[in-house]
Amino acid sequence: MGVCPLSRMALLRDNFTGFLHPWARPNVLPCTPWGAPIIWDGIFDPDVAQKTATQQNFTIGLTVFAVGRYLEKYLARFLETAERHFMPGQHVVYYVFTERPAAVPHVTLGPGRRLRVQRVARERRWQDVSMGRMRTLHGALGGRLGREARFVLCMDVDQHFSDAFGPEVLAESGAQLHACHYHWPRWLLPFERDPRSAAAMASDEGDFYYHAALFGGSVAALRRLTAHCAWGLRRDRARGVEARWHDESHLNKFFWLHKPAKVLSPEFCWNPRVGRRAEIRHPRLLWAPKEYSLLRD
Ligand code: 2GW
Ligand code: MN
Repeated sequence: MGVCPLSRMALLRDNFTGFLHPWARPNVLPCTPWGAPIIWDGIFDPDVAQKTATQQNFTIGLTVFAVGRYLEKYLARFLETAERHFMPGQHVVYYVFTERPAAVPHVTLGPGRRLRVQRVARERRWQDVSMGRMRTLHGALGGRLGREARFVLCMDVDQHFSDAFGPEVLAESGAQLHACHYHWPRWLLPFERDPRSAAAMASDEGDFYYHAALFGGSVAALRRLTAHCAWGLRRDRARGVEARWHDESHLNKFFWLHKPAKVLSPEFCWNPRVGRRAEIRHPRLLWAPKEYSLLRD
């Protein structure tokens, strides 16, 4: 994938993407084969997106689930760092989904920022906690969240913001390149291969492997995404199969069928344990270390 003839058109149509210096990053792919920008630091001007968002004066939703031990372990730092770095100067509404609303930490919010807590049932298996998010999000997007937000970002809680994370990520639909897989050839990507699963992809399918720790878009686009994934998860359960990476497998199938309008470089959801990489200049959100023995027993 070298030149990208559609990129300029796509970029001109996208009010959130200030095309700064495509030549500033010669070693990264600045757009997808279908013409969607891939947001790498230094190629796009975040001030353009900031101005557009400020003019349009909309609310940006950020959803996060914190169930069981993940609440005490991750939620406070996620929210505190979001207050510092997530969409500064914009209207923001956080939606925290938990089975224990009273245990949600008090975080001082800046002007124009609100936090809403919604109770969810606690699933017994951790895979069901993760997969149940799609159905719950679908409901929330059809309710108050969908009415009050123009764009919504849906994130894992086991991460924290480390630098400015602004409206340059917004788009009709946006997907995150997975920090561990972005440089691999297609045949090595961990898509679901079992043809009985609704998430199954053939060996010649798949553009990129996307990370379910961060996806977003307009309310209407996310309604379609969550409906598709919740349907696939339900059908798999009825057939007695479970996709390799759970909801993430279904998300990858959705984005293969319905290409994202914007793709975020791994700088937007970086795993510090990958180590130093020349192309990763400016990580904005960092994964927390995994403590599987503590959390997955
Ligand atoms: C999940 C796994 C094992 C033990 C606990 C949990 C758990 C997850 C939990 O006890 N409570 C909870 O609120 N969660 C929520 O589900 C939380 O928001 C968390 O960030 C999210 C996904 O679980 P996580 O972060 O442990 O999974 P990862 O980081 O391995 O995530 C990728 O793969 C998942 C599917 O296996 C999801 O697709 C996720 O979006 C991916 O990032
Ligand atoms: Mn996670």
